[in-house]
Amino acid sequence: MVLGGNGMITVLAGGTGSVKLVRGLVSHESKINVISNVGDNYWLYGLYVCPDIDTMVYGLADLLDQDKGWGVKKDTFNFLRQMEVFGEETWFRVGDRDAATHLIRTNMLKNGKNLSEITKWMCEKFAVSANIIPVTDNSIETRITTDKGEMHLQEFWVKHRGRDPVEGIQYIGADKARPNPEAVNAIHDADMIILAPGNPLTSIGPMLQIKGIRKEMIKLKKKVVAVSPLIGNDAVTGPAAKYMEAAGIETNAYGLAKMYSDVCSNIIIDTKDKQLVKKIQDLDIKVYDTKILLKNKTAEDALAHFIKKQVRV
Ligand code: FO1
Repeated sequence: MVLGGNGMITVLAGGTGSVKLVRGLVSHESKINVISNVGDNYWLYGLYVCPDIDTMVYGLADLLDQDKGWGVKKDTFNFLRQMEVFGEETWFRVGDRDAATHLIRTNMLKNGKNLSEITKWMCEKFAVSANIIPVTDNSIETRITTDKGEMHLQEFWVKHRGRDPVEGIQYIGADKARPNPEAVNAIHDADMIILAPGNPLTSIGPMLQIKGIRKEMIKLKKKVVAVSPLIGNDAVTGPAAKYMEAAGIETNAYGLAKMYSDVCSNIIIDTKDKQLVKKIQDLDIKVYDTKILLKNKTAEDALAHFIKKQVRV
């Protein structure tokens, strides 16, 4: 990874792909900081839901529903069924155990704790060894504009099943958000900073819109390694390609590299995308290729091993 460093890795993360990468890394490396996106956070029935934080916590605690890529495995849905009886909308499928997470988080917020403190407490409760740090304690809301109007990301993706053409993406509050000082330190002190294979526009993008985070990343770009969430022209999971297209970004590893080129000097792409190497190198970005499809624990471990042994920053 780095010669003479202390082996500290900091990952900017959001979504299922990020969890898979971090799961591999924690089994190889003791000091992992995970800076989490908060742009997907959503108020539901007065409860504060933080999908990217929770997916990471559940993933590392071996509680994640692997088939869905979110929520608690084998969860029940009695709470949601009752909300339906009360006439509430139930398109956002919060399970019973998951609801307890949102309920306790909301209560702690009401009692004056901030999201960072609550997340730390949760990591302890779920015995998660990685240090999960919300990128900010302020509110950022990722909103999607379609021909049906402008809406929260969860409404676009879950309620409307992501089917409408995307016209624009906004990160409400990102310009005023104060970066979490612990996140800035975790970037500053890391031997390697990884942009996880999350959605570049809705998982990683909101974090890079925070001035203090972006500034630190630009300063340390030689240590920054992006892991592509795309193979060919498609995202491994989720709507990344759709958002990239809407933003006028080429939907492949080259488009991703170009988008990240001011904050990142290294990229890991899939071996199937080898033909893009030269084009990406012309952006002054070092390219590594390996298998990035993280379909099981063996693949997760292999990527983590590759990062530790092959990537030099
Ligand atoms: N994704 C869905 O596609 N449908 C759901 O009903 C849903 C519920 C849900 C509840 C809690 C949670 O933490 C995540 C949830 N997700 C659901 C995932 C979420 O919408 C997104 O995939 C993430 O925000 C993207 O990172």
